[in-house]
Amino acid sequence: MIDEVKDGVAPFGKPPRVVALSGGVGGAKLALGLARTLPGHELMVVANTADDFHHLGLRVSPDIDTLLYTLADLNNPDTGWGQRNETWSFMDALTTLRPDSRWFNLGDRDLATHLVRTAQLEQGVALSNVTRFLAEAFGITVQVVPMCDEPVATRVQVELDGEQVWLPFQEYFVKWKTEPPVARVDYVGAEYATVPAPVRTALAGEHLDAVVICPSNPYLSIDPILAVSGMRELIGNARAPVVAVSPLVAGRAIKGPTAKMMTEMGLSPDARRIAEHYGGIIDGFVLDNAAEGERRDIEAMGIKVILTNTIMKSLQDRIALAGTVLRFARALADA
Ligand code: FO1
Repeated sequence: MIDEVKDGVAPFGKPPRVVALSGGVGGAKLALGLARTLPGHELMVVANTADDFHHLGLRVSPDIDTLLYTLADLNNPDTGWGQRNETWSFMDALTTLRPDSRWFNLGDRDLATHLVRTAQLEQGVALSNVTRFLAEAFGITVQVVPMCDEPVATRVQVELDGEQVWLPFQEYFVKWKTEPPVARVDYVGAEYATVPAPVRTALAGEHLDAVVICPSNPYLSIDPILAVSGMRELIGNARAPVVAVSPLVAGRAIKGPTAKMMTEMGLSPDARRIAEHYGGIIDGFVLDNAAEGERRDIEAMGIKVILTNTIMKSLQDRIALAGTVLRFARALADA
């Protein structure tokens, strides 16, 4: 039985039992559930970094920060990014100097994270080591690792004024509020990126129990991680079962543009399509109870399916879903 571990503190260094791939808010919610279910060092969360961008000379890593803040219980539950109890003196002062930079808000507390990360990167520290420094500074025992140390940037091909244009991710997501219809997504630089050593070691680990694909946007959060050269092979060769949690509930995303962009890309926004999208690398798929009707089609793809509540409103929901996912992985391993 996987006991709920309250503030599991354990020495770093031992390879994790569970490796989770995460991006955005949905991923961070399940990562928190997993972190409350396992001793910290037994969980590694691989974060999408293709949302990263330079803003006012600062390196902003949104999906890493959403994970760090969520795991440290500092996250802003309303926005899904940045810290709670935030103040905005910096933005007030900035807007006087640079009114054009109002579109991307950096809170005073959040600003400290970006400044420290930028300073360390400029000193030549690799992103995975900066992230480890920040995790330890926030008292996080979970191993939070970026998908790679090299720059990879998601860009989205959208239709704007009748033209097909490529938008950098943050412009699509924040400036255009994900309104323009999406035709394609790609991840510039992924083929030159390499899997960080701790992730390679973890996925090759002897006692790996599960690889978990969190309920993040497959196209904007998970695919960039899978696009890092060698990542798919490492996951495919891992001894542990790979379990994905559907980010859709009854054809809708809980938060974010998953269903909308699937429709725009000509894909029906249902769990079947997502299972197909992950087909080949997943052994198990966790569906929301509302998707009962899709179960048979997904099992016909050779993927095992379980149904549960995947809507994570409370901490208990996060912990319950994490426990269900890990028990499902164990059942797949014993099968
Ligand atoms: N998203 C917004 O919609 N508006 C913002 O002003 C904004 C600021 C921001 C600052 C730091 C950070 O880490 C994330 C921020 N985000 C903001 C979210 C960001 O667009 C992320 O890429 C999303 O969370 C998707 O992963």
